Amino acid sequence: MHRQASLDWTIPQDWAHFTATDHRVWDHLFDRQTRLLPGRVAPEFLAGLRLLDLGRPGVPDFARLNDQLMALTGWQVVAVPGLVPDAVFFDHLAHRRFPAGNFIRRPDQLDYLQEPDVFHDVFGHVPLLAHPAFADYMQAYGRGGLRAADHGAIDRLARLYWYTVEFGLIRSPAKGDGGLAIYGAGIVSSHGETRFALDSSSPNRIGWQLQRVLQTPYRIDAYQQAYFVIDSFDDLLRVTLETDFGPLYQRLAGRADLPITAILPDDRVFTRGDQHHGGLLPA
Ligand code: HBI
Ligand code: FE
Repeated sequence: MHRQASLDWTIPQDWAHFTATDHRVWDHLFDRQTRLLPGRVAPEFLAGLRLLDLGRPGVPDFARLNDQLMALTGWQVVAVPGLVPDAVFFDHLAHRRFPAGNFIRRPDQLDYLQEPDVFHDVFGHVPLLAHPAFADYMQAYGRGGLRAADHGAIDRLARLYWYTVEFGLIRSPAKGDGGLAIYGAGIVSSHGETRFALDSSSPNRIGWQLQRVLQTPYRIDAYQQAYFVIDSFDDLLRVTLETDFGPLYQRLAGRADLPITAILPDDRVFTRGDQHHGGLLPA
């Protein structure tokens, strides 16, 4: 594969290179997730799917998708061969460009894949980029990443991305106090974790606090054992913009990480008690 096609690692999407099998894989994954998500995912995600017309069959054509996304929030999706270096990734986000892997998993890899493919990147990440507060949060993260590099704190900041953008939960007023919904792309694009994150009695679900999350490591090879719950996308954006990360990194530098499964005295713990969701609601 031609890896570094240009300095920013972008390559043409060349939509025509996707095969009939590729499009069938997209359609299969899309149908499976959109049947499962209503009642489980944040309503802003479903609104994004609709606003961006992602229900059309086949791998989305970025030229068309970008016209709509640009008009809504000024974001663009750019194609990359796979994982790109941290600094390149942050620079794209800081300029409101989301890098999406320009390939799709094989039919025998529907449930698990190590590198982010176009299904994870576009189905998982792009719908919320149509939401103004979340769109601004992603850009703020990119800018923060560029600054974190100067503090040697990329690994710490990456935990914020992991526990929000990839595996975040959000309070769901529609389901009453204590009701939760998923929004993280790693959950939303995974059939198994969509159920696990809300239904399993095994993981902790803890109220999101920025400093708490920066002290919590994560595993990339299993369903999460800790999820963090935001109140709203506005709240996530506000706290992130108001925080001066430099002093925070300095304060945390000498401290040991928390065990992933820790529950601290100050944690707000959400219990499974009053989760209601209608997984069979029509999309
Ligand atoms: N590259 N294509 C791609 N997608 C990612 O999600 C990604 C990446 N490079 C680095 C990265 N993520 C993360 O490790 C950063 O958040 C630190
Ligand atoms: Fe991702």
